[in-house]
Amino acid sequence: MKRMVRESEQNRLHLIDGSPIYDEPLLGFADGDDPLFAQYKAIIGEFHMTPKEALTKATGKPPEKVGVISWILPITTGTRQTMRREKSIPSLRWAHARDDGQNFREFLLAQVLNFLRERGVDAVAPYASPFFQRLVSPTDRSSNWSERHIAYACGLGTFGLSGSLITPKGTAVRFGSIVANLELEPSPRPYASHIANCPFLVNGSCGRCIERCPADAITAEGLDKIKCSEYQRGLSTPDRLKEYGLTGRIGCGFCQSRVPCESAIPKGMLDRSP
Ligand code: B12
Ligand code: SF4
Ligand code: SF4
Repeated sequence: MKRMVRESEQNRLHLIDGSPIYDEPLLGFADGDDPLFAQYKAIIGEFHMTPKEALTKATGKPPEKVGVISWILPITTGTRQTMRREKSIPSLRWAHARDDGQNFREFLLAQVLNFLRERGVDAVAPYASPFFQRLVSPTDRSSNWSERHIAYACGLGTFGLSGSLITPKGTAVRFGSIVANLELEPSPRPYASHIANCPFLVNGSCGRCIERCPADAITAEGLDKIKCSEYQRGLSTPDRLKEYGLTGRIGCGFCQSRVPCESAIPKGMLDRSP
């Protein structure tokens, strides 16, 4: 995967300058039978699949072994720098990184799945499978395979006030995961709790994402998913899509930019100047 991210022509901002969309990925692993996955049914909802359920759905038979592979794709410094200068409308480069990034992530997933299947290993990417479901209600947004919770289980980070997962590469990252009929050595979870990397949730300091969000969707209580979702919907006007040369949607993500958790786990507060 590291080689593909480094060398693939698909990992490029095609309509900008051909530079990479993502930096080298960081990977984590978990035992699919880890009791945490069953606990997610209480934490997220009964609808959230365990890795074993996902692989069984995909193959039609219960697997002998279940391993989970989760990864983070960090957005490059060049793209993050352009976003830091913006206040309410994402930079052109950031918007393209989402669009091209989505295509590359699908390509990467397909390559890894092929690699495993060619070697006789049953594998599924639940997020890209026909049984993936988004759950949309008037007050909530969720899904039956939450990449952030999977990454948390694989030792890749903890939740922040903004709702983003704060990883060793920060929050300006995108996630992916695969469940396979493999016995994998689980990665350590180097944190005391599911909120350990966020200074606000630990001791009330920071809170930079509250100011940074142009939609006022983040408060001391956390993320208002509906406000966030509505703001994002408003970004993709036909005129802006035309101006940006995009056919997909423009994502937001100001809460992952110019904040102490942008590209690392915060050690202390960063410069607060505007
Ligand atoms: C639905 C969705 C949304 C919804 C809701 C987000 C949400 N917080 O759930 C909306 C539309 C608001 C949204 C917005 C965005 N999204 Co979005 N979205 C998703 C999607 C499709 C599903 C998320 C999901 O299933 N959530 C499940 C719920 C239950 O999670 P939750 O409410 O955060 O969970 C809380 C509790 O569980 C709690 N908790 C309580 N007790 C315990 C105990 C334990 C042990 C644990 C572990 C947790 C826990 O912790 C959490 C935080 O409070 C995922 C893709 C995927 N399949 O995962 C992308 C995803 C989460 N989005 C992503 C991104 C990038 C964005 C945006 C920047 C927009 C964009 N794409 O440009 C914004 C950022 C908003 C934000 N500040 O988080 C990334 C995450 C990046 C990151 N660093 O975290 C994902 C993973 C896509 C990807 N493949 O990379 N998104
Ligand atoms: S900006 Fe600060 S308060 Fe917000 S999620 Fe990041 S570390 Fe936590
Ligand atoms: S994605 Fe945008 S609207 Fe949503 S919480 Fe982050 S900054 Fe606010």
